[in-house]
Amino acid sequence: MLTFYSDTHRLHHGSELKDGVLMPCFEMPSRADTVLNRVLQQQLGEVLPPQQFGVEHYAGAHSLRYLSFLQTAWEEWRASGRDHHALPLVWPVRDLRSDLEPEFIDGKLGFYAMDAGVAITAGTWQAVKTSADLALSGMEAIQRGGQHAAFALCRPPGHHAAHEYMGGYCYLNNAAIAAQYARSHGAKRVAVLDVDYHHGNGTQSIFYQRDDVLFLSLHGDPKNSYPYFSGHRDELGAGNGFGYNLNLPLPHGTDWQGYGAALQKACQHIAGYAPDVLVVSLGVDTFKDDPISSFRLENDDYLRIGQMLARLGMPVLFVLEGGYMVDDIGVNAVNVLQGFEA
Ligand code: Q9C
Ligand code: ZN
Repeated sequence: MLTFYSDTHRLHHGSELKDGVLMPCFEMPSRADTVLNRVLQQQLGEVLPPQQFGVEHYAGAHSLRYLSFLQTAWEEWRASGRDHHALPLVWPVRDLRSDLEPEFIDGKLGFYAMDAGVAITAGTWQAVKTSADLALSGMEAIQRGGQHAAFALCRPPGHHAAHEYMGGYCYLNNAAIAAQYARSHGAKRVAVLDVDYHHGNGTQSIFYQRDDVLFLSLHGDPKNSYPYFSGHRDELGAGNGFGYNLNLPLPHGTDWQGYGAALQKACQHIAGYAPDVLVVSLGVDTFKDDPISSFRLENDDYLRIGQMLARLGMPVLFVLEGGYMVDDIGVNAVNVLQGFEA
């Protein structure tokens, strides 16, 4: 299987508030290094750099004003006299005005964010742009290069980012951008299966009203897991998209028994939809030792995930999302890919 990777991810490394204290983000550069090392060690296949895509390729998933905000946020923050990285800290909730974009950067940060887990640093735009280009390159290799599968080793991740906001370490929604690219280049139907521990609220939101992109997600129940405000079972899609969104929230402590059954259900649903291509938002924060999650999958369970996806018999683009037990994310992510290829 081809892997798409770039060192550019290193330009992005920020801090987050952990239990009220500013700490280095769990979403850190060593994550991608661990996964790349495992790809090389296991000889998964060639590792290729991304092609460069223009911002217009992100516009199927994001608004133009959000894309310009991301490109200029760091400069605006610097111009206002700060030099540590920027974090959003005020949000237009409920009856506050969300119809007017503020002019000052502190207001814009909150306007375009769902939480404070999205530091903006000097290299953030370059890193997030390259991450999206990796997903686009992977989809291009499948659609024009005739590859049966590809792995986009994305960092930062993307699935919490929606049409007009960032959140949960995510800025551009790499999986959604790749799914939209597939639709614009011949695919009639695309499915996105999100197996990250956290609900893929951004991807769900982007495709919620559409029947040409089916979204399915297995995740920690939002009653007690981030992102808390999205991912319930009754979110079924709207308008033309009604019936094309499937959430399978699972309780704390879910192990392979519960997880495998839910994945089986998702796979049946995907088979019924018969997409031309499947995008897998591959988070491995479902691991038993993940520091911010609470499922109990073991290393070998990731082989089983890959095997079940292979049985669908359709081309798959794997897009890396979360996974924070750095010592194990290489083994776990590559186990899915090797299970798929076995
Ligand atoms: N103690 C992804 O996996 N912080 N994002 C939760 C829980 C946000 C995770 C804190 C977690 C976002 C891509
Ligand atoms: Zn996650």
